[in-house]
Amino acid sequence: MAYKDLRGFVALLEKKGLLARVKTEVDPAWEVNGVANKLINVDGPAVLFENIRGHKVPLLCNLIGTLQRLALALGMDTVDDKEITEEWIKRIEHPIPPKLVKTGPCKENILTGEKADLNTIFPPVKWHKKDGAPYIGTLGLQVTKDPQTGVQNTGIYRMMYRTKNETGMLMPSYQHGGQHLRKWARLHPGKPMPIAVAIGTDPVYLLAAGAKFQHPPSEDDYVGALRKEPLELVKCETCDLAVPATAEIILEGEVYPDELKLDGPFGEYTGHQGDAQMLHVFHLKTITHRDNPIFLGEREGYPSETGFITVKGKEYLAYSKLKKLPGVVDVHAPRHGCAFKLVISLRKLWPGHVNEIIHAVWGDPNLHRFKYVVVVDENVDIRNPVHVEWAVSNYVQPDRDILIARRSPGGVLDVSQPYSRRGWSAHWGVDATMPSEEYQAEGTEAPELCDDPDIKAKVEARWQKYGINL
Ligand SMILES: Cc1cc2nc3c(=O)[nH]c(=O)nc-3n(C[C@H](O)[C@H](O)[C@H](O)COP(=O)(O)O)c2cc1C
Ligand SMILES: [Mn+2]
Repeated sequence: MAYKDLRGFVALLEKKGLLARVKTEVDPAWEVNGVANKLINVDGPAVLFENIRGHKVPLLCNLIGTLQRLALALGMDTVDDKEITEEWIKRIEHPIPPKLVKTGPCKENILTGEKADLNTIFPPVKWHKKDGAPYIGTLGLQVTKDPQTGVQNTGIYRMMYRTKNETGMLMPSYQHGGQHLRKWARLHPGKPMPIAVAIGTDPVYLLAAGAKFQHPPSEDDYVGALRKEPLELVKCETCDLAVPATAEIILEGEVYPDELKLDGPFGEYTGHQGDAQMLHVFHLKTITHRDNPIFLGEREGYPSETGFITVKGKEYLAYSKLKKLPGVVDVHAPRHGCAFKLVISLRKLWPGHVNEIIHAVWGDPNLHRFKYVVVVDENVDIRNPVHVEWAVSNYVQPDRDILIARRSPGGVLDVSQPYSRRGWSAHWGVDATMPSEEYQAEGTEAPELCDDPDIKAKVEARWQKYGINL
């Protein structure tokens, strides 16, 4: 890999002209919010705010704000979405266990007791005007350990700043960390579960934290697969967890399964201001950090980096699982679908095949929150939303082609449900394939497409001769 850690990646981006340094003083109360929002909307560069009013630590934003930077993080020089997907799938087939090293740059400073103060490392950014408080964890990566199997997990669960050593944490039970907390509560009643939070890691580790994987092995092993070399981990100071050795900042602390406090509101990745809700509480014990640390954060909303970090990460799992099923040609979770929408292109092989594929998504505990599944024929480019819409508009008879599954699992941030119903959702599947069986049943053939592939190819070959500049 062309870089080792976050700093190496920042240097790579700078060399390619994909990093902006903002040297003028910016106000953490509103200005980071505004600049980060503009940059994601115009496919702008990553940005390092070097002069945040009242704070010494610089803040890096919009790091994975384009497909190009997602590819660069994986060591690829392309913007071909499908190529990136297939490379990811190929690499994660060969997990590489992490290497435990004695120490690393993340231990250059160790702050314990009174010195363990979040204000020393966090420029207090108000990511959205109506947020209840600055959120220290937007791209904080939570490391937990399965209390039964001992396998580590890394996810991204947001954290609201509460006091110098206390934050909120949104860790619902459908996430692997939330599952660990449930198991912990059963096995160690009344005791807090250790959690470490890594901020500013190698971006491959960040992508793995935002993605979904089958466990075992751990995200650590999948990072090894994606980097094609073992991830270096160091032991925490206060607990039996291992964290990336080159991380900018590590927070070590614990969460009590039964302790909930009011958290929020917060501007969510779907583009809506969320409500205040009762969430878990993280108690900080120790901070370790590199010399001159860089703080990493993301302005959530729509669009946001979450579209590359988490939506793509879920697409990759769906792609690898569904591509193994007969007839599946391509699988895509568009950014605009906010991890609710999955589009599949299929070569139909038997009557009912489309419904079977839709149920395969809803029947999988790691994919079942795709509440909107669209299936199209193999000739439709599912990475082009206009083509998908063309298929839906042309081929769907709603009373025949829409499948509804009631009382299915739903996301806690799904604004289509009022607050009291969050966590539950109906799911809908749309069969937007040409209804060839219907035509066959009445003894006719379905209409063919009128494009002529042979003429297309011949014209391409002679294109220069026409003198038309496109
Ligand atoms: C910026 C950002 C913030 C996120 N915040 C949360 C969160 O607060 N709670 C949550 O459950 N998921 C959140 N996610 C999504 C999860 O990290 C993602 O679903 C991941 O797959 C969880 O993996 P896990 O089950 O291994 O923990 C966030 C993702 C990103 C990119
Ligand atoms: Mn996981």
